[in-house]
Amino acid sequence: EIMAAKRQALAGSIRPVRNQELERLGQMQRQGGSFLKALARKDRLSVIAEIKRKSPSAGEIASATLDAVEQAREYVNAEADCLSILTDTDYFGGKLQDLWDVVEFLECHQRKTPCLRKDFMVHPVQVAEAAEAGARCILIIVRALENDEIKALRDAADIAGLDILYEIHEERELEKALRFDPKIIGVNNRDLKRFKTDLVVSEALIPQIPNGIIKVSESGIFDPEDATRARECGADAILVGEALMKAEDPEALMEAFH
Ligand code: IGP
Repeated sequence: EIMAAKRQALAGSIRPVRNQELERLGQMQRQGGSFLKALARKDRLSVIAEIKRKSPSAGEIASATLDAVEQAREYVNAEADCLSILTDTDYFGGKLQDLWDVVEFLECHQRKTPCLRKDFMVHPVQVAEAAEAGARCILIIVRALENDEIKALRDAADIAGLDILYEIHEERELEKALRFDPKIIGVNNRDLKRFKTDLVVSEALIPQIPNGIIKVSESGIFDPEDATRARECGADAILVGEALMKAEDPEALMEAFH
């Protein structure tokens, strides 16, 4: 239903996106490093730290007025490998401006930490927005989209030079994702119908992802033991929101995750 609402909300701003525009956005000189490379390091479990003010499952996580740049500063100081910035307003209390602000902050401080635009992507115009704001990766929620929609998003991201995190939750979604020659697959531990998280989902699906694809375990990772479970089933990276947002000492928690 979130997806249906998103399509509705987006309807007014949908416009054709030319390849030329995507190419130009992709060529803009950005200091941010490669998202894929930041996840692919072999010496430790990579952490994608998410800026998230609220969610349908957790309710309020941080104040609605939380400064995204302050949160990004904490995450970068704590050595996050990548940032995930929720730009959905209605359900997650984020905005596209957060992404612009965080990228500007990173560039001012010569930090290369690459950013994911976390949102319900349905149309290439959102890919253009992500590229323009300086994101290095977009999210594709495999179950929520038709094949031709995924293809349009993928082609746009390819032209703009953005990586793609293909998110799955079930085995048949893995099969669907594999048709798009993914480089990064994220297994969402959260059952989007019942909102419950269970690392068993990663333990079942991550070993089925072919070698050579970067594997991310997403959601419901709260303590170092959870991170260890993710690593042991083959994850290269974890995506953590709530636990890091609420941590009194994010630096210590991040280090324990690594
Ligand atoms: C982070 P958590 O449980 O650490 O806060 O979860 C992230 O995985 C979650 O926010 C998420 C998400 C999504 C949000 C995963 N997939 C898709 C919005 C849309």
